[in-house]
Amino acid sequence: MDPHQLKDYIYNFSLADSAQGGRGYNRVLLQLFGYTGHGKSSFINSCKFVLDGEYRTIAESGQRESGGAMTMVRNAYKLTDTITIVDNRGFKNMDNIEKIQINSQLANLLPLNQEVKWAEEYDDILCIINKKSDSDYTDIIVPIFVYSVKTNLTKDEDNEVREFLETCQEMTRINPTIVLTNKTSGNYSNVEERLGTKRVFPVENYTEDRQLATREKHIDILNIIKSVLDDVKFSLEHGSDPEEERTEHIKFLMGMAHRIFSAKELEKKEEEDRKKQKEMPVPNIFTRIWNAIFFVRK
Ligand SMILES: Nc1nc2c(ncn2[C@@H]2O[C@H](COP(=O)(O)OP(=O)(O)OP(=O)(O)O)[C@@H](O)[C@H]2O)c(=O)[nH]1
Ligand SMILES: [Mg+2]
Repeated sequence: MDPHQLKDYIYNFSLADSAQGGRGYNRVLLQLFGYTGHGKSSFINSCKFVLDGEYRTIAESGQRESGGAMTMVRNAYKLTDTITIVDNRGFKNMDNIEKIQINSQLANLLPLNQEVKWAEEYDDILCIINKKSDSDYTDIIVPIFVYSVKTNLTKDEDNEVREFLETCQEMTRINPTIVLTNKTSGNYSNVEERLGTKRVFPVENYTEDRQLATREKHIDILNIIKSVLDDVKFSLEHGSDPEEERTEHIKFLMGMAHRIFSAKELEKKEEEDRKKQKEMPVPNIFTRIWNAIFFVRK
């Protein structure tokens, strides 16, 4: 398809026209994930550009001076009447506590358009999972992982990403799409193998200082949106209804939180036992001799 046909396809996509009248879903929610600085916000600006015809920095992008994440508010941007794209808070350490909350964003349990603060305590995390937030569970969630070819992730980080992609698939029943940014600045021949997926789409984002529209960039970006819509269609033919999905998501996250905090508790207890053992007074030489004599006599 040429860019005009792709645009028409995207603008005309409607859930009501899909299998079973959309199964009760009202909106397609493209959820962007990835490490900080890999180009999530720039991808949103690029999508808006190719669809609206004008470049504007609507999702703040760049690097904070502190080196921290730029996007802290989980903002949602409307692409068409049916499709909304969400700029989730990016990964930093991918420790277990961060993982549960990233997955809570994925399940759409954290409210949209509000700052995302990572909670540390079990009770606070349970509160997030259980809270009847105002987030809409009639959204069909589509996971998109944004990954820059410029950054070399370590083997451990690659494994974290693989694990996250598996969770995405398990939770949403949609195979996550990998948007590979900065495609002209690095080698990406082994990404499919490293992340264990074939759904990889290399792009060059439009940015504040690279706004010159090219056919290739437009087609790359439009093709990603078309492809995820095809996934949505397929999922509607084979998936379950929104309420069932929401219950499953909550169950999944509760199980995950329970596993992580039980392991943490166990670790804490073992550490305390080790400390206690160290603090026990060492018997002096006379006590040791007396104990030895007593033992021989017995
Ligand atoms: N040349 C080029 N620059 C890019 C591309 N994608 C992102 N950038 C630049 O990379 C920097 C970080 O991009 P952002 O879009 O802010 O990254 P992010 O993933 O939203 O980061 P956080 O909000 O911190 O999680 C910005 O300076 C962008 O201009 C790309 O495909 N090509
Ligand atoms: Mg951002």
